[in-house]
Amino acid sequence: KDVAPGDVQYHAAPSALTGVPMVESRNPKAPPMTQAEFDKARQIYFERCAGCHGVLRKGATGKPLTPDLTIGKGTDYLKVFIAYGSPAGMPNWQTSGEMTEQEVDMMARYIQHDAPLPPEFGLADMKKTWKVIVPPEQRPKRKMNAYNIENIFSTTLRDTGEVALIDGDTKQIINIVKTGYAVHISRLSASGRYLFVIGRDAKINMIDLWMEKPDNVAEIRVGLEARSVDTSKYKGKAGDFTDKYAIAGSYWPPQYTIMNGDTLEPLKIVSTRGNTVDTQDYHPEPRVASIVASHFKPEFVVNVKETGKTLMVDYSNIDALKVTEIGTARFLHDGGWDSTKRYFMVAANQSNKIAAVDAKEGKLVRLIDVGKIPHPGRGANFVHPTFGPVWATGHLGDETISLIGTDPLKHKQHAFKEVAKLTGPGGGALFIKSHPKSTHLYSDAPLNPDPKISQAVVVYDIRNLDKGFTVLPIAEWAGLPDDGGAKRVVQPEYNKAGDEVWFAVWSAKDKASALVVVDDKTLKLKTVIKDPRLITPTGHFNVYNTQHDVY
Ligand code: DHE
Repeated sequence: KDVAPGDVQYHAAPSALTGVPMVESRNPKAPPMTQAEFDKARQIYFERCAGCHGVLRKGATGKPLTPDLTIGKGTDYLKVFIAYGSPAGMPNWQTSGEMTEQEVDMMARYIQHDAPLPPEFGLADMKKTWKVIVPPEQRPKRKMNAYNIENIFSTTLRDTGEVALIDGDTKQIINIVKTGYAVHISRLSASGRYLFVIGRDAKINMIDLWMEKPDNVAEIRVGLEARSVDTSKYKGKAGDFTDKYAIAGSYWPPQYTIMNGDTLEPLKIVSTRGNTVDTQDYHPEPRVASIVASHFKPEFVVNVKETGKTLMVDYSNIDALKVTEIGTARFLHDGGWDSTKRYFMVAANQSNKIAAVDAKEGKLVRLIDVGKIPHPGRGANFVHPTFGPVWATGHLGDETISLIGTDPLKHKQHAFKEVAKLTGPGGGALFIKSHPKSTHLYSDAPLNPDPKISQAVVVYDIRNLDKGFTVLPIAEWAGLPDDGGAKRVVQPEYNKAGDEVWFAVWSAKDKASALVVVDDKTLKLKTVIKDPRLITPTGHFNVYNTQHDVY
């Protein structure tokens, strides 16, 4: 199956497991390697290959690379693959200049040995990393600052291991908060008071927005590599669980952890190892991808990538945890709620499908075929003039935007079907966004190989989608020096009022980056936020919109 170049780039980020000590064993049938070669090859594997082929090399986006398969192929055959790549998406590591001939030879021998095994990470390990910096009783009893908290933005500063808290009204930086390595996402507690941030190294930081200067009040590591965090949101007949629990999913070990929502004390760890949805083979490494909190029930929606299962984790009694396992499709990644927050729309990205899960009934509604490698972020909801309420996703692997009907009551014939495809500027799209108060739909394409496309965004008028898109040259508007930085424009995010949209202009660590704010009515530049501390900004999360799942 073809894989887009943007997808390879997307998955080839260094794993947080790169420097972690592992249990090693040599396969006697594999060609010999010195310890120095093995160490170097292991490092390269975790920097370049683990994202697609998995920690245990059981395969995900990339093919399985276990000795039972690789030894039979032999070093010479494997070298050709690594050096020249394949049309199925394997990068050409040698001809692109990223690996030397010696390194390719070393990697070809390395993958014939058994995969080194990283350690597990249980309660005792977590507790060793757990710090309550400000205990709940010493925290403010009321908001101690004058910020309009609901319009604060938490911006990931990827390569410095920080988030910038930015006042959405004044555009001033409130604080730069130290977090884990390469923060992935920020989420809010149900009350909107606490901000939770997770790094790729599975470190969670809990920030109290009521403090005079919002800062960390607790932290913990829940594993060695992770991407998702959320908090309990349910309040109703079954109890009030607002701000009670936090949950984080990890890639390694493959598990999720439920924590106390006040202190991050780890309470319950559940492994996701198990059988795949289709062939029902055992998979030792099913990574936890997106997690959201249900508004209908005291449940977390936990999406497990390699087994293709959506778990509805009922947290009403965590000592007698009830998990409804919904089979969806393999390689679940990111997703978001429809506008009623009843249906969770999650991308099974390498299956080119969106799974619509009914959080009220606890079942799969439908698997919907869309374009190549859907990548919605949390997606975008708006009311289509013909099809009624729709949820939209862009794609990493093609230039289309798929619109899926989400209203089974008044627009039954369109519900949970791909009702239209918009044409975007090119592949490599990561995030799409709209807002209930806006008439616009924005899409980025930061992984498109053409800088003209990766440095701009497109915007559609949702009242007149046939008109096509308007291009906004966001990176150009940032007015950054011509320092050779990639200036990829990534992730549209609205302010609370829904009348302005923020974008990150993302360059390398040693190059200038910025945030660009656009007036949503006029589509004109409103402000550029520049500051030497804004290093490698990627995602940004508005407090109100994230708290209430507005997108
Ligand atoms: Fe992400 C969301 C995983 C690369 C920026 N990313 C997610 C989610 C997952 C995920 C599972 C959903 C979390 C949730 O909703 O609970 N991302 C991964 C990867 O495995 C991957 C491919 C490779 C990697 O090694 O991390 C990857 N992601 C990236 C990037 O390269 C991005 C662009 C920059 C970065 O910071 O690393 C990136 N991912 C984001 C952002 C979100 C995200 C901004 C949140 C989107 C949202 O609107 O909710």
